[in-house]
Amino acid sequence: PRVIHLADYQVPDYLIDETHLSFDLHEDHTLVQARLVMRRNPAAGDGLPVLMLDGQDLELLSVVLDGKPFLDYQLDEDHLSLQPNAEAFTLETQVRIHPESNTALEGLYQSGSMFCTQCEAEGFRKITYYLDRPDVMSLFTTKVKGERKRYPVLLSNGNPIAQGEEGSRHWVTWEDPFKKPAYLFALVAGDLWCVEDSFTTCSGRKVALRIYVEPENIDKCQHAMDSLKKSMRWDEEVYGREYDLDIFMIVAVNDFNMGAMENKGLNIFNSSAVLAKAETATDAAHQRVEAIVAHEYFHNWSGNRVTCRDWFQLSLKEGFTVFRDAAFSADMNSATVKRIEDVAFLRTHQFAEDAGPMAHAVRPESFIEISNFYTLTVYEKGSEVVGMLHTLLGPKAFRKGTDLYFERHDGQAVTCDDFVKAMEDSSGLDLTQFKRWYSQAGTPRLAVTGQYDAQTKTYTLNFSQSCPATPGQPEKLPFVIPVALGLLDAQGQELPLHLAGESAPRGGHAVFSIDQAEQSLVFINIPEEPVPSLLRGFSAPIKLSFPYTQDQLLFLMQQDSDGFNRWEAGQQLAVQSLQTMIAQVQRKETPILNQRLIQAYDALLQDTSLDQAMLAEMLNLPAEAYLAEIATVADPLAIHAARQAARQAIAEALFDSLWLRYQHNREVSRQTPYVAESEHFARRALQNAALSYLMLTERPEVLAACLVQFQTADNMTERFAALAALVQSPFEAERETALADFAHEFKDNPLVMDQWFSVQATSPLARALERVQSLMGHSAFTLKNPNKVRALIGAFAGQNHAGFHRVDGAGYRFLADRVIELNGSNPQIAARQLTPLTKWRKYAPERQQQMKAELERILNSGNLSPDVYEVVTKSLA
Ligand code: B3K
Ligand code: ZN
Repeated sequence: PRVIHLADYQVPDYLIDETHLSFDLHEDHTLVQARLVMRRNPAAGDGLPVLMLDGQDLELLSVVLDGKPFLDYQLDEDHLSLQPNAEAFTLETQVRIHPESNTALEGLYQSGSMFCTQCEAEGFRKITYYLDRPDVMSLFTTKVKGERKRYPVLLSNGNPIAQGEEGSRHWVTWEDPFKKPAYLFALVAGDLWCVEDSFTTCSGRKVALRIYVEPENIDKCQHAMDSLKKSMRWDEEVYGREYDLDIFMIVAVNDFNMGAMENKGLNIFNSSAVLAKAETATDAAHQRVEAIVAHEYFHNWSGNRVTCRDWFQLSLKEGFTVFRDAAFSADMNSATVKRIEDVAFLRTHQFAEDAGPMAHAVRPESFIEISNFYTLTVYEKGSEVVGMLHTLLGPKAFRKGTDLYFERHDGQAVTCDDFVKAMEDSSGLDLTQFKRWYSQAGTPRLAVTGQYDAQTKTYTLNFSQSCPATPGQPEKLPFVIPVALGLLDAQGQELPLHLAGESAPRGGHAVFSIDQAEQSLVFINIPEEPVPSLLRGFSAPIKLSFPYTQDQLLFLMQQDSDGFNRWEAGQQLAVQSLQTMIAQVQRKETPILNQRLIQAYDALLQDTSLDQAMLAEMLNLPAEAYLAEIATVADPLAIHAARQAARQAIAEALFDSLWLRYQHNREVSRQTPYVAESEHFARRALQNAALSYLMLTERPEVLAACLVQFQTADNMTERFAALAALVQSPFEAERETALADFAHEFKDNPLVMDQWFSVQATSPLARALERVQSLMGHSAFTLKNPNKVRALIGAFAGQNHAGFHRVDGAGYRFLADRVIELNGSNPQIAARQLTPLTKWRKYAPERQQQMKAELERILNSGNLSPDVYEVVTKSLA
C-alpha cells in the first residue's frame, strides 16, 4: 500500500463545475451515469496533463467526451485516465456497481431494504469515476430512479426539482445549489416514513425538517427532532450561523460504520444516533442523540460551507465541530458534568492513542488509509486545541475569529493554518508557536512545584514541560500551554493573582500561557501559603503533576470554586489509593482502601446542596482503562481486583447514606414521568450509581429493590441500570431470568439488543469470553452489522479488561480471529476493532508476547485491506 504525504499536496489539475448524476437502482445492480462539466484548473499551471479520475470496483460501460463516444482511455485498479484536448470539456461515463453486495458500507450500499450512501472520506470513487478529493467542489444534480413500491422515497442533497413515473418505476431529481466536494454527496431510497416539523431561521425563512426512518421506528424520532431545532437556534445565537437550504433531512439506517454523516441537507445517521424514546433508550443514549444531531448539523458551516483542502486537515472541521457540539451540550445540560465526561474520555482513550504506535499529530503528516485517521486525536484532541484558542483569545475575540473565518472562506476548501490565521487576525495574537499543537504528536507533561516565601509574601509556581517521543518525532519543542488557575487561602477563598512586575492583580482566576521548557510565575502579596488550583476546567490536554498532599486534595475536593477541579482532586486521591491497592494485590496482600477517601465520599453524600449529576461523577472511581493508561506496566487483573475491592469497601462503609439516596431518588423517579432533561438525568444518574454500589453488598433488600426497579420502571435508564447491576452480581438465577426476560421483550428492537449484548460482554464475571462466543451464535447477532460488532466484540475487548486479558491469551486470539474475518467484509470496522491489541507495549512481557503473536498472525493471514495493514504494521514497528 502507498503512503500519502501532506508535503506532496498539489492543487487539482482539473476542476468540475457541474456534476449531473443519474442512478438506476435495481436489486442485482445499479447503473450510474455521470455528466461532468470540467475545465483545466487555472491555478495548476500550463498545458493539458492527463486527466486521472478516481474509481474503485466500478464496471465501466461507456465514456463520452464532448458528446462523442470515446475509447482512448486507460483503466487501472483505481483510475480512469484520458487525455483531454481542450481547456473545457464535458465527460460522460456510465458504470455498473453492486450495492447489494457492498459489505464494506462505503459508497452506495444496501442496509436492510433501503439504499444509502457513505462517501466520506473516499467512498464516492466507489460510485462513479470522479476527482474524489475535498478541494474539488462542484454543483450537483442527482436523478434517482427505482421501483415505486419498494422505494417510495427517493432522496438526495438539496431540493427536489422534478419527478416522474415510468411504469412501475419512478424517479426524482434533486438539485443542490451549493458547491460541494463529493464526500458530502448522499442518496437514499427506501420505504421510509418521516416525522416532519419546521424551523424559522433568524432571518425569517421557514425550513422544512424531516426525519426519515423505517416505519417501526416512527415513534422514536421526537427527541432527535427537538435536538435538531435546539441546535439550529443555538448556532444562530452563539455563532451567528443560519441554515441555508429549504429542507433539512435526517435518515436513520441500521448498518452504518460510524455515528452519522453530515451530507449537505441530507444527513445519514446510524439509527443508534437518532432513535430515542423513554422505553427503549437510556439517558446516555438520549444525550448521545442530542450531541450527534447537533454535531452533524453544525457541520453545515464548519465542514460544508467551509471544507477541508485535503484529508490531513480533517481536524479543521472535526476538532472545531466537536468543540461546537461540546459547548452546545454544556449549555443544554450540566456544563461541569459534560466537561468531566469529556476529559475522562480524552485522558483514558486519546492519551492512550498518543502514547501508542498509532500516535499522530492533530494534523497528521502521512497516512496509508485515511479511514484510520478519524481518531480521538483528530476529533477530541482537535477540539481541545480549538478550546485552547477560545481560552487564550477569550470568548469575544474567538467569536470575531470564527466570523472572520466563515466570511473569508465561505465556499472554499481550506487548511488548519487558515483557521488559525483568522484567529490571529481577530485577536492580534501571534499564534506561530501555538501551531505546534497541530504538528507535534504526544501528550505534553507539565510538572509544577510551588514555593511560598513568608518573608516576602510571594508564592512562586515553577513549571517544567516536556513531551515524550512519538513515532517519527523523537524531539519536541515547547508547546503554548494555557494554564487556568487560582490560589486558595485556608478558607478556600481565591487570592488576588498579582504577578510580580504587573501593576494590578488579574483577579482570583486567570489564564497564564506557559510556553517555555522551564518557566516560573511569581505572585506577590500572598499573605499565607496557598493551595494552588491548577489547570482549571482542564485548560490544556496535558498531564499535569503537582506534589499535593492528601490534605490538600481533600481540601480542593471540598473547597475549590472550580467544579471540574473538585472532581479532579477526588480523582487524584482515588488514583493514589487505587495504586496502593493494585500494589497490594500484586503482592498477594488484602487490598485496603484509604479511609480518608471513604470519609470524603461520605461528606459528599451528606451534602444535599451538591448537584446530583456531579455527585454521581465524584463517586465514580477512575475507570480500569484509565488506571491502565497511567500505569508504567499495566496489570489488568490486579487493576480490576483492586478497583472491585475499593468499590466493595465503599459500598459497605457508606451503605446507609447510599441506601437513603437511592430510595429517595427511586421514589421520585417512580412518581415522575420520564423527561429527557438535565435535572432528571442527574437524579437517575445518582440513583443508579448508588444502586450499582449497593448491589455489591449482596443484601436481600437491595436485590429486591433492584428487581422491582428492573421489572416495573417505565424507562430504559432505570431498567438497564438494574439489569447491569444484576448481570454483575453473583445472583445467578435472578441474573439469568432478567437477561432472558429482557431479550424476550426486546427481541425486535436491534438497538436495545445491542445493549443486551454489551452488558454481558462487559460483565467481569468468570467465563466472559465463553459467553461472548456463545452470544455470537444468537439469532440477533451478526458480524455484518457494525453496531453488533461494537456491542459484543468491541465492548468485550475494549471494556472488559479482566476478560480480554485473561492469562491464557484466549481473549487476544478471539479478537484476532474476528479481525481476520472482518478484514474481508468490512475493513474499516476490522481496523477499529484492532485497537486493544495495538496497546501491547503497555503490558508485562508475557502478555506482550501473546498480543504481538496475534498481531503477527493477522499480518500473515493474507490479503489484508490497507486499513488493517496500516494498523498492524505500525503496531508491530
Ligand atoms: N464526518 C463523519 C465521519 C466520516 C468517517 C468516514 N470514515 C462524521 C462526523 O464526524 O460528523
Ligand atoms: Zn464530524
